[in-house]
Amino acid sequence: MRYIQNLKKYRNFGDISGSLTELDSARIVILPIPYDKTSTWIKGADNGPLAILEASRALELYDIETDYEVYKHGIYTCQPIVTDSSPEEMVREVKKTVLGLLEDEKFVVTLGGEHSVSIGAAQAYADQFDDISVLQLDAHSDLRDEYEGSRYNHACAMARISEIAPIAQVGIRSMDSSEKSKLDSKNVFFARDICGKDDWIDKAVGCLKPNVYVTIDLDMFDPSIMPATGTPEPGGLDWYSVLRFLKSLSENKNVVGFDIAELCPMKDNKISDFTAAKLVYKFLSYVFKTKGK
Ligand SMILES: [Mn+2]
Repeated sequence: MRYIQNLKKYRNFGDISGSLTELDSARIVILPIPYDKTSTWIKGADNGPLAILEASRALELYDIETDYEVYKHGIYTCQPIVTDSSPEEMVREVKKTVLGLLEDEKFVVTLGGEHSVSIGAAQAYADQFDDISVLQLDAHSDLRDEYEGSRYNHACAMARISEIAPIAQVGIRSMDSSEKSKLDSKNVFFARDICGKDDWIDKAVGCLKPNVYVTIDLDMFDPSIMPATGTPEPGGLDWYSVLRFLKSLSENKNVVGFDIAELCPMKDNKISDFTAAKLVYKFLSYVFKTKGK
C-alpha cells in the first residue's frame, strides 16, 4: 500500500469547521478513495473525490425541501485511501477501514474513484448488518464475473457484491450478453422502463430488505446533467426522479450507508462536480431527517 504525502488539498466536506468536523463526535464520515486502476475508457475517476470535496464548499448547508441542516450531526472527512495496488488489495483496505468506522457507529459515505471501490464498502456493511440489501443505481449492470484479468474490475462490482447480499439494480441500460443469465429480472429496473415515470419507485423500494446499502455510479444520470463520467450512456435518469426515489427509500427503509463513484471531472465544466456534491448532501438530508438520527 503506497500512501502519498501531500494530501492537504483534501478539505472538509461542505467547508464546515470546528467541533462539527471532529471524528469523535461526528455521526457522518466521508471516506475519499481516489482509485482508478481498471477503468477502460475515459480515465480520471481518481480525481473524483477531490472534485466533489472542492465543489461541496459551495453548497448551501440548509436544505429547503427537508427544512433541515444535516451537517449539524457532524461530518468528518477522512484522509483519502490512496494506493496504486491491485483492485483486490484496495478492496481489502477499504473493507477494513469501513468496518472500523462502522464499529464506531458512523454513517459512512464512500467517494470513488472507480466503481470497484464500492466492493469493499459493501462487504463491510454486509458483515455488520443482518437483513441487508445492496441497491445499485447505475447505467451498467456490472455483473461480469471477470474482466481484463481481474474479478475486482469495476465491471465486476455487482457480481462480487451479489455474492454477499441480495441486490437490486436501477437505471440499467448497458450490459454484455454474458450478464443476462445473472440478472434477477424482478429486481432490475431498466432505464427505458422507468424514465419519465414514478410508478416503479414503490416496486423498487418494496423489493429491498429492511436495511439497505446504496451504491451509486453517477453514470445512472442522463449525461445531459452528468457528463463527467468514465462511461457516459444516453437515456439516463433525471435529477428529480432520483431525489423522489431516494426520499421514498429513506422514509421506508433503514439506509445504513452509501457510496458515490465514477465522477471523472472535466477541466472546464464543474456542473457534474457540484451535482455529485449536492446529491451526497440531499441523500444525507433525507436519511437523517426521516429517521431523526
Ligand atoms: Mn456504470
